[in-house]
Amino acid sequence: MPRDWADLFITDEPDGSAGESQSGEGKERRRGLLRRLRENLSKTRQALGSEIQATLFSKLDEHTWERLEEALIMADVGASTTASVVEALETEATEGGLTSGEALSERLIELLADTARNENDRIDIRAKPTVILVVGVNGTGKTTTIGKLAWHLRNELGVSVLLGAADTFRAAATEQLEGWAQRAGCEIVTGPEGSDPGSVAFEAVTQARSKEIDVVIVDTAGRLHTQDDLMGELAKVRRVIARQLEGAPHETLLTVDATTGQNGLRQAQMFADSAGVSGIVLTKLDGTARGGIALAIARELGLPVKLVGIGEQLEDLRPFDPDDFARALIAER
Ligand SMILES: Nc1nc2c(ncn2[C@@H]2O[C@H](COP(=O)(O)OP(=O)(O)O)[C@@H](O)[C@H]2O)c(=O)[nH]1
Ligand SMILES: [Mg+2]
Repeated sequence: MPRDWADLFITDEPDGSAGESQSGEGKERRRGLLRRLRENLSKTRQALGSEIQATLFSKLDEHTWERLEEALIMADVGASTTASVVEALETEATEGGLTSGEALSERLIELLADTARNENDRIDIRAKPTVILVVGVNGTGKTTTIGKLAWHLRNELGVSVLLGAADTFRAAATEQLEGWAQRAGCEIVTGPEGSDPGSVAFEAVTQARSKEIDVVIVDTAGRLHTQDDLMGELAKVRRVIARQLEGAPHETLLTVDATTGQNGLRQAQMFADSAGVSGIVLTKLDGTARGGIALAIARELGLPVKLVGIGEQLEDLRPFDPDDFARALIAER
């Protein structure tokens, strides 16, 4: 299924996305989006693509599989994912099913996409309001992601959005979110610097309920005096939200900076273990030659990647589709 904004979100609306993607306009739009994805992933494409060409499209011998493994590990696909994918490809090639470079490369795309698949990869926004909490280490892209997400919810789905500026640690964080609220054309609830993040979150959910707003997105701090303080604060924000609205937060997104590689993965593990994370947003994939991490992270963290950040523009946040992504990294065309 083509992965567009309408596919990412579960809504009350009848599912019209399949029809749209088959129309001429839908197809053209989808081609444009794929082109942009490929362009913004060019750093990884260049590094990985030339190695794929040099291995799969020339004579297959014992070095082929080693070189392919090295290339995938360099692109941060991860040692265990790489080993299982290359072994499967080698077996199929040796058994004679795959002969051309084209067929091998197509199969590699499929195998890589398979490792990144997760059935819980959608965001349910049927609850009124739906509360989305965004957590992650300072600088990983929480606030930017929230701005882009709010913009897409409004413009692609016509959903009303309210932002909660619960990163009260620095005044600049609130100002930054106010800028995004303006760009996205949505409301925002703020509190003074140093105020209780829980009360900002509470107020945001309260206002959303009384104004019948569809989606509340709550920004949080990524740095406090100690890690325990941070985790304690996030737990408190969750409790306060749950007290105001049963079942909330409905979604907790964790931002992970792709340029920090395996280190980012370790940070993510800490949040995943203690902050009730239900999905990953992998950011800054445009800034790294190691974009293969998007394919391994789902497997390593046991959590679905739901969104990817591929640049600083509003439209540079995309629902994550393993097939499109693997193809954008590897395929010639
Ligand atoms: N190139 C690029 N930069 C990004 C992306 N997402 C966020 N950034 C930048 O990363 C920096 C930190 O982002 P911010 O949202 O403030 O992170 P926060 O501290 O987690 O809220 C900002 O300069 C953003 O413009 C992305 O997908 N690509
Ligand atoms: Mg921020």
